[in-house]
Amino acid sequence: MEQPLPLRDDERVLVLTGAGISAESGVPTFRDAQGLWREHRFEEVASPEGFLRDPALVWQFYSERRRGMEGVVPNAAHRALVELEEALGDRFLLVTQNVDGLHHAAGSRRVIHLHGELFVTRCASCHAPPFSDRSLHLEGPPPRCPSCGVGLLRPHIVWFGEVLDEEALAHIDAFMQEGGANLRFLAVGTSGAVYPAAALVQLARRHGGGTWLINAEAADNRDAFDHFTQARASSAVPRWVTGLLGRQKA
Ligand code: BV8
Ligand code: ZN
Repeated sequence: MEQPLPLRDDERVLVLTGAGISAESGVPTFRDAQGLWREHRFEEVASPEGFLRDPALVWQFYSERRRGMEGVVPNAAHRALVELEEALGDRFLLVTQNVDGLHHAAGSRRVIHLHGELFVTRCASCHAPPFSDRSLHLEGPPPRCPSCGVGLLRPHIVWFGEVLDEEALAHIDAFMQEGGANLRFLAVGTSGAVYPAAALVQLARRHGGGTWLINAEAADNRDAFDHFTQARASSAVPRWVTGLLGRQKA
């Protein structure tokens, strides 16, 4: 694989991850042959219209995913990004489309959950704050909000057609701006099919510090990257981090 040159002290790194980084931990991806969207129509289970139509089905889908996380642990790719954060501190930002919480479980702290979190729930009607929740609703009626008593609870996930958190987008933008020409961008394990995440590479490119893609196959937005390594995340990400930190390969 193409190794990046070691980082200088004035450089910063933005990493975008997708489902592929968790695949080797045993979490299903979305668009691969065994992916979640082969068995479920995303309009039915991951859109506000789908939730209005059949909230119990949506809860079944997310409950199964919550249950599927039992015993799942981060892999070498998640751990390598922790090592990078520990070396760079505030010069590092991790943006994940994943809702599985594995980056946090590995030890990453500067993480933006662009599409929400699987183990957080909120009310679909009132403004009660989102709360940690590991409960399963595999059958029966969908749960109601304990604060207002009338609204339905829903997973704290950004569905198709919903806007992403403004603060999160502003944070990413500020991190890029401060990096200027010294921003390096890496995308890992993502098909580049979902926006606005898939457009981050275009924004990073304008800064000129270099854009890398590590993925099992060519992503839809592959042409926007300066470098593409076709490989599994668990082997390629640790090597990329080793190159960036200027360390000898083990
Ligand atoms: C919005 C729920 C404003 C979370 C998810 C054109 C331009 C801009 C926007 C749009 C546009 N056309 C349509 C839109 C809107 C839409 C969109 O992007 N649609 C696409 C399909 C065209 N976007 C939105 O609606 C977003 N909001 O734009 O707001 C707005 C609002 C209204 C109207 C207009 C504008 C909201 C998007 C949120 C989507 N939420 N799901 C959940 O349940 O988990 S999307 C879903 O896809 C997941 O969240 C996931 O994170 C995301 C991306 O998927 P990936 O992570 O990339 O996973 P995927 O399976 O696709 O790929 C995995 C890759 O890994 C593969 O390539 C595989 O080869 C690779 N891989 C596998 N194993 C490994 C590996 N690589 C390395 N190592 C391995 N071991
Ligand atoms: Zn409520």
